[in-house]
Amino acid sequence: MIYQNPIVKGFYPDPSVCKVGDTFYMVCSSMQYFPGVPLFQSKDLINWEQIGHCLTRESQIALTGVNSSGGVFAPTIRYHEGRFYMVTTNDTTHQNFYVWTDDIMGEWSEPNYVDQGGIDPSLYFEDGRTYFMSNGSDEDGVPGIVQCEIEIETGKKLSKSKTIWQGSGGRYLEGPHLYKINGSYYLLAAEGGTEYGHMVTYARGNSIFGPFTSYASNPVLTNRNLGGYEIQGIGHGDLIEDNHGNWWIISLGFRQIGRWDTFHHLGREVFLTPVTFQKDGWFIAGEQGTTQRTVDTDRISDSVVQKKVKSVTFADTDWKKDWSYLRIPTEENYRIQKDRVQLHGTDVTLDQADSPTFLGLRQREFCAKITCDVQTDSGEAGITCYMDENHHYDLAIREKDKVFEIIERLNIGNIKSIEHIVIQKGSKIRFQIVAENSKYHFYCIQEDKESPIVLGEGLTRYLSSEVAGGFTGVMIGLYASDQKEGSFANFTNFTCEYV
Ligand code: 6LW
Repeated sequence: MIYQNPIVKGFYPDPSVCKVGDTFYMVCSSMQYFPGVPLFQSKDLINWEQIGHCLTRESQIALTGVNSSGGVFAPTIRYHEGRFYMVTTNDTTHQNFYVWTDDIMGEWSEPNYVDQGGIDPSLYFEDGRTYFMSNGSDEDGVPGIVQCEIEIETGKKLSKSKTIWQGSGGRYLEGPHLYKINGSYYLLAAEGGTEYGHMVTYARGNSIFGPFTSYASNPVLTNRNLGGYEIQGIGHGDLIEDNHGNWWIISLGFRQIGRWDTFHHLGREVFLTPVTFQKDGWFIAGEQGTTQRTVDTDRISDSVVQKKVKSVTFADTDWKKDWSYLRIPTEENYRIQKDRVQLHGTDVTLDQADSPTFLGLRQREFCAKITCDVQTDSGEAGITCYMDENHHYDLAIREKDKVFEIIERLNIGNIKSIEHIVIQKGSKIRFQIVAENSKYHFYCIQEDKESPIVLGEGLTRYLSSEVAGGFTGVMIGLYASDQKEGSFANFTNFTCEYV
């Protein structure tokens, strides 16, 4: 079959994958968004269906007060003796922890914390023992991939933390995963930083504890030399064997806009690259060590059809899977019904690294048409293209001193531009965003009026990781702020269509 990368589009970074029976399971990082760690399943490695999140309770993840792009960093998912484990870092509190479940469709446990520093933890099980790896420095101050044995029931350390590999020389050695394949131990890692220099590297050894010998042709996978190619930032991967004995790397990467002066605003996404073991036991990946957009492979049956990203409407959405809050929400400010959302806005605004009343959906394709009817009798309510508290484009109804107006507000760092149109109190306004590669076009239609009003446009570049920084991607958010007590804004007829 021929498949297209990315296999999962939109802000779903740092993928990790495991297989149980004939089903693959995948988790991604989620930073300041709640619920944390989206969880997917797939039968064919190409089509992934989100089945939930691992961190659904505040007791599992402290997100209050975390900075944007703080919070939940790269997770690892593993399955051992009937139980799934998901291990990750809260980068803001500097805690590594794992949760577990015996029912992948159900809730996950309370966290067990592991007293080893660094980020990107991973687990490896063998002979009744559990090994915990992260990047950082060991107890002797040696930097690299650090390993200790833990008691899996509690997370308690059973051995000293010791550095087992220092990478191939690239900066930001992270994302370690250990595997035993055909009698050898393989240690996979990311280097180069999660930007244009990102890469997957590995080493091999005869023992869990090393020594590990670096693959002579590291990096085994990177797009860092493919200048101008749409797919960049390939790195931070996990190895997986399919049902037919073929190996793959599932990694993150991003789709850049432009050829020279490039940027990306949809965040880091999930890519699939074939891996081939050679006779000498070392493996190679992709097309000459690169991940291609289009992959023609006979490893996956022609009967597998890659599905397009689904459009979302209020009538056809799963509120618990498709939508996210910023940090821990105050639940009574959200009334989610079948065909509408009602939001009560507090004095926390989108400009604060806090928890404004906000419900967001990942923008998953460059080209999209987003429409929503909004009505409010106080304060501000609208829709936003949101990268972080300093970079977002808002379309809203705003009431100030009993004057109601439609606003288009562009927030780029500390530069703000606002357009206003005065309207009748209580009017229902249809907002529309037409997203293209490099621009968002903003429109509104007033109730009882036919023709749309052009509100303006915003460049996607200014919401990109290159401008805003950080590790997230653009979300399409519904929000409210500054409302009178007891007042709720109405959001109806929402559609996010990918065209
Ligand atoms: C993650 C690190 C990385 O923990 O980005 O791409 C960090 N690599 O491994 C944040 O997602």
